[in-house]
Amino acid sequence: MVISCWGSRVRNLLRMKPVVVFVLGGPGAGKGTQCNNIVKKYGYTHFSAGDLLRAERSKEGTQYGELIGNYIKEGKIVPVEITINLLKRAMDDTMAEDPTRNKFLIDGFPRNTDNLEGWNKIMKNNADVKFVLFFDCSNEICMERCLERGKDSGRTDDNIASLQKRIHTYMQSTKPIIELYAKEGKVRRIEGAKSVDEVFVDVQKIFDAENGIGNL
Ligand code: UP5
Ligand code: MG
Repeated sequence: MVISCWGSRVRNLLRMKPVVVFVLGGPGAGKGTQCNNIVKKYGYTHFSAGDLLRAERSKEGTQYGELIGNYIKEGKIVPVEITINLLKRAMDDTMAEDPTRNKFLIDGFPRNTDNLEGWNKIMKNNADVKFVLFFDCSNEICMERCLERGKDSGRTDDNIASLQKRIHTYMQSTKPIIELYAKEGKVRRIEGAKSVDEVFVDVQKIFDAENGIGNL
């Protein structure tokens, strides 16, 4: 009892404020692919909001499974109460296990004003958003990539009907969020239409230039 009490006090003392990089861009812009590269080189912990929602949808007897499934297929944005809880829990669990793991890539979030308000309400004082990594890629290329992936991805939204809706949602709801962050000088834009390796060269320039973030 005493030991476990000390253990948790020491963990709390060691606990650092989470540092967050939001990763945004259209469907298929390369967010997940590049996050995997960033994790390997810079030691971030990566959470894709979409992956967390898909995992929640697939759980047995989950309260929101059906709702999440419908939103994803329709390319609509799930109410933030659900998404923020998943993100917060994932971050808390990571830091509870290892308090020094405080650098997070949050991929595919915030996607609209509801998401942003939810983040500000729950997380703003508990995490520092360093910058927004924005993969800028044409809708045509995004569509092509997702349709190609859809041949074996098993994703319910990698089809033309869902993709048209996802792109519409991105243009209507997510682009304005990127513009909002751009006004604050927080957006680091990357040309997303190049090859995976070429895109990563540009990504590295950004992370290396960010003082205190790049060289972990
Ligand atoms: N590929 C990647 N980079 C390439 C390159 N440079 N050249 C050539 N090919 C490249 O890549 C997509 C495909 O392209 C892959 O086959 C890859 O090999 C290839 P990926 O890295 O997976 O792109 P990504 O941008 O991650 O695409 P993803 O489809 O995951 O983006 P979305 O933003 O559409 O999907 P997400 O999973 O984030 O969200 C899905 C849905 O969940 C949303 O539509 C929404 O309904 C819901 N959602 C919420 O409601 N709230 C949230 O906060 C998040 C999601
Ligand atoms: Mg993804």
